[in-house]
Amino acid sequence: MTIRAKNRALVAGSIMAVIALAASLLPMIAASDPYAVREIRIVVRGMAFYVDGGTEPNPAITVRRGEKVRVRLRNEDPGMRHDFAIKAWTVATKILDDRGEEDAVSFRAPRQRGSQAYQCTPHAKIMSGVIRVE
Ligand SMILES: [Cu+2]
Repeated sequence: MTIRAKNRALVAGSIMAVIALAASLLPMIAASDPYAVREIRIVVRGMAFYVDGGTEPNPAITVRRGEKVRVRLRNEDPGMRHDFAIKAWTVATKILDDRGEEDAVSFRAPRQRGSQAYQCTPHAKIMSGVIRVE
């Protein structure tokens, strides 16, 4: 290998290392993006909330302080009216009148730690859980 070829190989190797480093940092950069919105998908079935893909009814939901959040609600209960509301934060989706309907509500989590109730307005007594700010 000539010196020139060795230098070229060295430069190419350095460029690859920088690209690999940047790629490995991307998820961290994305996670700390103050403009990023975290979407939480929630479905309602059998008179309970589920985080999409989850099996726990009315689960505790955790958000970060000051985090921008969008809750997307889907109604899977035929003929039942549901919404998702956090009264203390004046956050609510519209009421979904039937199966297959969706709505989303966006908000910014408070800057203080704490927890509040979330609920379905028409069925607040049985469809209720806790949203935590950490
Ligand atoms: Cu309901």
